[in-house]
Amino acid sequence: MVTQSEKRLKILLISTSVGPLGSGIGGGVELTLHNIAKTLTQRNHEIRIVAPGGSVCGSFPVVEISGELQFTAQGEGRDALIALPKNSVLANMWDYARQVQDRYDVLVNFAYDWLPFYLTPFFPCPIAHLVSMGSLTDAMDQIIGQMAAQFPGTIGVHSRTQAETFSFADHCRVIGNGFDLSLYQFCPEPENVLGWVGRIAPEKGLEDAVAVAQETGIPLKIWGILQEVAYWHDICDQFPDAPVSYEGFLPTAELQHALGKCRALLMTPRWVEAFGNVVIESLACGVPVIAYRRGGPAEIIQDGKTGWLVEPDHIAGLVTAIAQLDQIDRHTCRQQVELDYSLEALGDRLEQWFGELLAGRELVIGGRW
Ligand code: HBI
Repeated sequence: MVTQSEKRLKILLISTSVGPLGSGIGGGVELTLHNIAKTLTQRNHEIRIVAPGGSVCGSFPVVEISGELQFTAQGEGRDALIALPKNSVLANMWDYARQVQDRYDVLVNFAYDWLPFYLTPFFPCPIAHLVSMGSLTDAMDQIIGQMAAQFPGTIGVHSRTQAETFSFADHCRVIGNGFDLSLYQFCPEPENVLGWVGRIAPEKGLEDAVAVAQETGIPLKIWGILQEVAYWHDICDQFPDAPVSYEGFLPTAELQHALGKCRALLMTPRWVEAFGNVVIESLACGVPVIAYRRGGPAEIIQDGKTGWLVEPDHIAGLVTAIAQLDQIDRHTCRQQVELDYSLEALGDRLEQWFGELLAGRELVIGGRW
């Protein structure tokens, strides 16, 4: 008998709605979606990707949907209303999913938006939601919580800390993440430079990393999409003499080559990072991570072994941790990600998730929810 997890599944991956895949606007979700497509394909499942027009996802074909992009959900405040532009690409992507759903065993939602959650009961095909951020607004908390209760086992998150930002943490399934580690070269000997990677936006706390560069005199290289230009200019005005350079938004191959030369990656989030893909990418290159003890990175970094966890928003703590970097063995950083965050590890967790989700569904009379 073929068990559920060994069955070849037909899976539709429905992208985030804030930007085309490959633009960097979708942040970590772009890399996550690509890695999920890779690991599921390696396991012989049949994958299709639906995403906004202009999307590129490695060598995977993408069903490109036209329409106006969604506004980014963070920074809107707890009482933010649910909003959709006219000719919403999100609505158009889900109308496409509605039309083709009978070809698939499961749909996977990557959008942190109200509509896909609301639509769940109207879809005969099971929907697995991979929630990419912690709690941001009351309206989103409510709709995700409603689906978590109505469709147990369908809400996936990246970390326990992220789950705990929601009142329904116990109904969330922690999936972690996984990366194609063959793309990341281990670098044993760093240069005297620190790294910072992320969307340049207030919730990422870049100013603290720049303050560290100013205080220590160690050059800081910054990679990522320049999302909030005014925010970047404020930092430059505040620290005119800090030894920092903005290195642009690089594709993985170039980023890992440059990041690997760093003595450490600084992670200075102001918010609860759901996971922290850049932490894994850094460790995969042998680069220790110094991070605020906040969110997903605090679950990944092994304090004193693969990096240092610092009291949130304490710049002095970051400086102290830098002075202790020689206690970290860069080989240990690479070994940890090979153990817990490879594509294979992610693929195992996804097959278990989908297997249980579909098995649970078959237990319901008539195969419907
Ligand atoms: N905002 N409305 C909305 N929808 C998303 O899917 C979304 C977002 N903001 C950020 C985001 N996704 C991704 O950058 C996550 O990786 C954080």
